[in-house]
Amino acid sequence: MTKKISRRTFAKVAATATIASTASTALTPITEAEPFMQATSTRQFPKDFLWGSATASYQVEGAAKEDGRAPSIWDTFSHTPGKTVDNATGDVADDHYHRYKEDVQLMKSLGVKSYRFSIAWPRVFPNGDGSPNPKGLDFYNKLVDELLANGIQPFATLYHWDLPQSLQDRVGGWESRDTSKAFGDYAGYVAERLSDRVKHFFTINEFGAFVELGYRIGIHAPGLKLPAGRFNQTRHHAVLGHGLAVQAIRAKAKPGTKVGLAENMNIACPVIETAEHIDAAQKAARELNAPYMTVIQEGKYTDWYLKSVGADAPKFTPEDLKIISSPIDFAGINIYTPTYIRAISAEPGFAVVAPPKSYPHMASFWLNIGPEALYWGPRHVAKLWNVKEIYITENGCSSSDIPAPDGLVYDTDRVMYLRNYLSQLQRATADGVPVKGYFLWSLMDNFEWADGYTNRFGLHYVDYATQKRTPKLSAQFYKEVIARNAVV
Ligand code: PNW
Repeated sequence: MTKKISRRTFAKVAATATIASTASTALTPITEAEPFMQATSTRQFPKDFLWGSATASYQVEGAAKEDGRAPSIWDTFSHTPGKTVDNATGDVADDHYHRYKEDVQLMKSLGVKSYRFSIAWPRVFPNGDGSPNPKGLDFYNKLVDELLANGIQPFATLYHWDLPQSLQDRVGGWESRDTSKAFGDYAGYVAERLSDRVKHFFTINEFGAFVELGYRIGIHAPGLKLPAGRFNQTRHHAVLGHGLAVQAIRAKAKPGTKVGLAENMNIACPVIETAEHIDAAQKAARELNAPYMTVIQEGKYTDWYLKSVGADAPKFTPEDLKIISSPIDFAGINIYTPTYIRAISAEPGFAVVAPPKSYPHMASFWLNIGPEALYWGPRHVAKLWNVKEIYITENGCSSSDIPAPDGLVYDTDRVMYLRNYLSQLQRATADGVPVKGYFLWSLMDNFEWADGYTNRFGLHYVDYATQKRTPKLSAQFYKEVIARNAVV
């Protein structure tokens, strides 16, 4: 029998809640006391699920001119007036280069088991190719040692958008195969030196963002708006760079080193979960990711992609396709937002349903909320390409994050977002989708590219005037999730 709450009880409960919400000044831990909390056992993640958090070099490190680092295309772009909100740059960012020990302690207190960071190519090879900087890997060696000493597994990304400016100037950056080749050499150099301690490498972060936003739309570095033919060639050089890096890592790294990528795939979600829309969404997942994930997995561009780009198709050799599809050990997917798909009878069998004007989003205008993206994304990857090891390499959201008078940030919207997304991730693992880990973006607020410091994605609030880090409500939430290995 279900208990009915009387009107009086309801009023009493509501009043208590009001008092509690106005009176509470500190974050109180969630307790196990209530018997109904036991029901969460059905929302458990698999044993050994790898909880983590993520950042990227240019967004957190600062120390832009230290120890022989040369400028990247993001230094140039952010120092060009009008390119970022408030003309913000990553010169100092979170000063993580000097505060990494403190930041590892933040991770430890969250309880994360792994940390995904990126290596700044222009620290290691200031010109992108040629002679390495003798001090280039010092910082990463220290960071990796600090992580391991604290029981946290390092996952390193080799390219999170900070291309050495010299390569952009001399060869046109990713417009040229020379950059793909230089990237492979740099990847091999790093893997040879770090793979005694780093067991997982991601080649490239988000082809679907840096190539599109940087070379087609021009709102990210290097700020180009290339015509279609040159642009599709740039896409090709990026995946070629990935393949060359995979081969170089295999050749130079210690045995047992794993390599993959971190791609912000277009996440095709069925508008309604019926067989026909699910089937359409699966087709869409393959076609909408054709220039990146699909060619990497299948070693060919899809017919539909080649047909749709026509005379602007990239020029490539069969050898290129072999390199691009060099076998990888795992797939990383960055998932923020869904693309809704419906079935149609005409070719190609699916249509994208554009979000209505009222569609809810987080603080970033592009961040539409769709928790089921965290279900369908990994499921498509597992089904389409039989991938056996999947990581969610980024997921998280921006919030206005204004500290309350007590100094704390009650980011209930982020907690709502994470709770709903993680429920769908748990659904995926319960259905047998082989998701092995999850890296929450981000450990702390940081330089959010063209948005400068205005959109905050962190679990920790960063006061940029003092560099003080303060855990938000969402940090407490995530800590509980990790501790229980379940959605809370
Ligand atoms: C990713 N979009 O970027 C990046 O990997 C991170 O560096 C970044 O901070 C994070 O997501 C949050 O933005 C994206 O416009 C940037 O769709 C833009 C888009 C998506 C992802």
